[in-house]
Amino acid sequence: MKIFSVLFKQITTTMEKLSGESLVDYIINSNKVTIFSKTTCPFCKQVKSLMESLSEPYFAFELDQTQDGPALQNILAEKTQQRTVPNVFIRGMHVGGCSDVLTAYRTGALREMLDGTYEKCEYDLVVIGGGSGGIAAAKEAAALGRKVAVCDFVKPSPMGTTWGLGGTCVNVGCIPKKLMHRAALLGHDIKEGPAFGWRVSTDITHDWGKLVEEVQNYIKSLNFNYRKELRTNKITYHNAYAEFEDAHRIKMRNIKNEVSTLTAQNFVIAVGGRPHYPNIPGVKEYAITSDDVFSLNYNPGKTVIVGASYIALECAGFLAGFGLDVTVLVRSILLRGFDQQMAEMIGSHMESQGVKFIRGCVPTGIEKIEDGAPPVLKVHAVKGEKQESVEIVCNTVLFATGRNACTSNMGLDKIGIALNKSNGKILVDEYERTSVNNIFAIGDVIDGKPELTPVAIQAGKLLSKRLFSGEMTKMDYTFVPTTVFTPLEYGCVGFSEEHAIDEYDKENIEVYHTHFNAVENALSNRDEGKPYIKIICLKSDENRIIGFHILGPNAGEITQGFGLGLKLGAKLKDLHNLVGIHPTCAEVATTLSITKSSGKSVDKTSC
Ligand code: FAD
Ligand code: NA7
Repeated sequence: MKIFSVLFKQITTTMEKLSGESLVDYIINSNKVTIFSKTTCPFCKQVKSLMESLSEPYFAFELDQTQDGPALQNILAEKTQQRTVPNVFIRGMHVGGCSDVLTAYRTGALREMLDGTYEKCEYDLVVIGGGSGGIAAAKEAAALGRKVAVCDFVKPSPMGTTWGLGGTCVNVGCIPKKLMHRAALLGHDIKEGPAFGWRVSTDITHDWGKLVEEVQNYIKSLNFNYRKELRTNKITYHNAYAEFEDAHRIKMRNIKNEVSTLTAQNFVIAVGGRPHYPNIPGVKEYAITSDDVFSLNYNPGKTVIVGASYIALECAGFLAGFGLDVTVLVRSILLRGFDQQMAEMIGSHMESQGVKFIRGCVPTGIEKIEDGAPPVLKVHAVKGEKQESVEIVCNTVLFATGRNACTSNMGLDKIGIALNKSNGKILVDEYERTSVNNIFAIGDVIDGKPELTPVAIQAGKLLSKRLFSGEMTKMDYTFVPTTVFTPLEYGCVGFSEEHAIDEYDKENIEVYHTHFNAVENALSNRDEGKPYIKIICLKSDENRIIGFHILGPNAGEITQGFGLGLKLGAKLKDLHNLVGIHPTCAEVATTLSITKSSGKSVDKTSC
């Protein structure tokens, strides 16, 4: 105890001359173990007890015993991204809070830190997952001068499909999906050529093989560009599967089963998700998912799609657009989570385009009737309350029954990363920090946030900025615009009508709406469905717009701009003050005057 008090005296004498960041740095660097603490904090006591049980002297700086405490706590928050106490440093290295210290103790890393044998981390940041979010985080960190590595590995789908760097969006998501959507729309447009004076052969056919070849070539060019970008930014790339050994070390296994390790001060987990396969006979043997469809080396032929969310409906839309016979098995509702009036309008339009929907229907098994490319399959299903038996003979069964976060088999339990037990997603705080202090998570793998590429990218960029530049902007997950690329596109931002009523009560909501005509379809006989727009306003806040929904051509392009309006708190009067662009579909938003509650007709017969 005598030694401690001499030490303490020396430190406090110097400390008196220092303040702010230099004081914090001095404390951290002049003690083997520093605990920034508060005398009343039970977690601080736990860490102190652990150090005492290990006979390790420590220096506890009690932030609630000095008037500079709050200011020092702010400095610590900026330095470590951690505001809470205890905030523990060993040999100048930030360890984290109580749970981090306990995890390090459990894995043996704490002993190595105390003994000085803990190897200095090779990287400032290692990103696990080279998809939308991971690559964005890595590039931002590298641009801020940090030493960064990315580790990405694609496990083959049960059908054996695999792909290159760039993650879901580039390889088996947004990009091939949008190209196939475009291909389907183009087919419709070509057929409309004669109405616009084009002499077009009446014998128009679609070549699936050619489309897949072109789409895959484009994807390969994107894979190549990603690799090049990592190289240019001096980011080390490992094509290997990562698993945590401890909070600062991962084990990587490559395709040849070779194992190596990496250490990092910080990790970002951006491993995304993969399609969910219900546990029914024949699914993994005979069915495909969105992981396979964009590279399928034969025309899928007559297709049954299981699931009714956006991936299911988008795939149904483009396959039907190529002239294929498509049936969707809908367990309950269309587009769960989206506005249900809009969802039903999409369903009706797709039905008018030839897509069949079987409602209240779930598959019970798949069997193969005949080999081939495509094969002949039989789907067994049950329908309705009476569980009526349904059998469909088809060539392809595509499951779009949700996606599972890739959180198993990567050592997360070993290092104590907390998951939502019901869906396996990672729990993070408002700074995307997991329950382990130096480990962050972004993108599809985190719990309760929109699963969209721009969300993952934005979160990744902001996270690296917070970690390495001192800029503290947090990711704002509100009013995220999105679009469902069904044959008639559906763009939305903000609340659905049901959700708005739940949140604010029916009396407080006013819905303005109308059908409209797209002038580009005026000369053709094509049944364009009924483009429709509605905005949801909050009466108690001067009709602030809290929901924007549009079903029509190019809905994605339209919704992006209106998303900014909602984010900035636009009100109905602002829309009315906005001058439209004529002749467009978007201009209809500036003239909305009919409320749903009035019950007036919103059918339009001319522009
Ligand atoms: P991902 O892009 O999934 O990347 C994760 C990467 O980590 C993958 O390469 C994975 O193989 C790898 N990985 C996993 N585990 C490990 C491990 N242990 N070690 C190393 N690597 C690992 N979003 C939109 O915004 N617009 C759209 O139009 C759209 N359409 C979509 C269509 C489909 C069919 C699908 C499936 C998704 C679509 N999305 C769309 C969603 C979008 O693709 C995702 O939100 C986005 O890709 C998520 O990015 P991420 O960085 O979280 O993960
Ligand atoms: P979602 O949005 O999770 O939807 C899954 C759909 O599949 C939904 O319609 C479900 O019906 C249906 N489903 C789920 N399990 C079954 C079984 N066993 N049988 C029949 N139907 C089933 O999944 P997506 O694949 O479209 O997209 C996943 C995410 O990836 C999405 O959030 C995107 O942002 C990215 P339900 O409505 O539950 O009755």
